[in-house]
Amino acid sequence: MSTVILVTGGTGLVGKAIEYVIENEPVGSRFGKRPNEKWIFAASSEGDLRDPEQTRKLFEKYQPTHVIHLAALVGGLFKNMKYKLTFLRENILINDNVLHASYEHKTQKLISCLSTCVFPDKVEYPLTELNIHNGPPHESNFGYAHAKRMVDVQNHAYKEEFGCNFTSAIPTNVFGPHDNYDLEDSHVIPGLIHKCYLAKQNNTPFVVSGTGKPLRQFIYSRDLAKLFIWQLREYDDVEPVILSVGEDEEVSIKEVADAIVKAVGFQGSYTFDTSRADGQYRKPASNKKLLSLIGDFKFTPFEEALNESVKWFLENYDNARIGKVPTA
Ligand code: NAP
Ligand code: GFB
Repeated sequence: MSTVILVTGGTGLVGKAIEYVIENEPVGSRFGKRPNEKWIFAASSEGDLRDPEQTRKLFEKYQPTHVIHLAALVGGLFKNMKYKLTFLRENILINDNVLHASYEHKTQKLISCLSTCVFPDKVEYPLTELNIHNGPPHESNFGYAHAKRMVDVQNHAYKEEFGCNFTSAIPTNVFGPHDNYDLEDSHVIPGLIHKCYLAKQNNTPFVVSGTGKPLRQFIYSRDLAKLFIWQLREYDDVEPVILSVGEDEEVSIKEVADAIVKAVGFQGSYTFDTSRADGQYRKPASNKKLLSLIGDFKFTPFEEALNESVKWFLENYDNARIGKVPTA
C-alpha cells in the first residue's frame, strides 16, 4: 500500500527544507525518499487551514496516511509582540482543524510542530520535554506559545479517547534558504541578513535591534528536515521531542550579527538600537532525549550553514519573501 505524506505549510522555511532533503538524499537511505512514498507539500493557496471545510477538502483530495503539520502564523519577536491575539486565535484554528481532519481520515501518524518559546520563562535550565507546562511562557509571545502548547494537550486527548498516533516536535530557532526576510516581521537571522545586505547596497549603517546580549540556539533548516523525517519513520510516542543542536551551542545576538557581517562582506559600521526589545534573554533546550533515540547525528556547523543561507538569499533576492523594502 502506498504511503502518502502531507506536509502542511510545505512552502515555508521548514517545508522547503524537507522537500530539499527528500529530493536530494539517496532513495531508500535513512533520510531519503522510499519507493512507495508520495510527498505533498501544501501551500495556503491549496486550502486555508483556518477554515474547517477547506481543511477537510485538502484531506479528501490527498487522503494522507501520514501528516507533518508545519502550517502556522509565524513571525519574529516584534511581530509576536504586536499581534498576540491573532497568533493565539489563528494557530488554535489551524491546529484544531488539522488534528480533527487527521482523526476523521484515520491518518496513521501526525507530527505537529511546536517551538522552544512554548516553555516556561522562569524555570530550571536546560529546558527538557518534561517541563513544557510548568509555568507561563515569556510575555513577548504568550499568544503563539499557548496555542502551540495546546497541541500537546490535544495530542494526549486524541490518543486517550481515540488511540490516535499524534505526536509533536519542538524545534529551537530555525534558519536557512526560503526564509521570511521581511524587515519587521521576520526572525533575527533572516532580518539581519536582509538589513546587512541593504546597508552594503545603499552604504547606510547596519542597525541591530536590542542590546545584542540575548542568547539563542539556532538549527539549520536542512538539519531539522532530516530530524522530522527520522521522527516520521522511527518515533511512535505521544510525548514531544526537542529537535535542536546542543545546549552548549548557544550564541549571542552580537555573535550572530558579527557572523552575518562577515558572510555578507559588509565593511561599514554597525550599531545596536537599544530602544528596541530584547525579548526573552535565553531559552536553552536540551537535545539529550533526541540523541538518546536517534544515535549519532551530524549537525551542520553554524558558520557553514549561515554562509549557505546568505548565498541562497543573494542568489534568490528577486523571488525571496522580502516584504516591503523602504527606498534608499
Ligand atoms: P513560514 O516560513 O512562515 O511558513 C509558514 C507555512 O505555513 C507556509 O507554507 C504557509 O503557506 C503556511 N500557512 C500559513 N498560514 C496558513 C493557513 N492559514 N492555511 C494554510 N497554510 C498556511 O514558517 P516556518 O518558519 O517554515 O515554520 C514552520 C513551522 O515551524 C511552524 O509551525 C512554526 O511555528 C514552527 N517553528 C518555526 C521556527 C522558526 O524559527 N522559523 C522555530 C520553531 C518552530 P503559504 O506560504 O502558501 O502562505
Ligand atoms: O528571532 P527573534 O525575532 O525571536 O529575535 P525570539 C531574537 C533576538 O534577536 C531578540 C534580536 O533579542 C531581538 O531583539 N534582534 C536583533 C532581532 N535584531 C533583530 C532583527 O532585525 N529582527 C529580529 N526579529 N530580532 C521568537 C518568538 O522569539 O522565536 C516566536 O517570538 C518563535 O514566537 C521564534 O518562537 C522561534 O527568539 O526572541
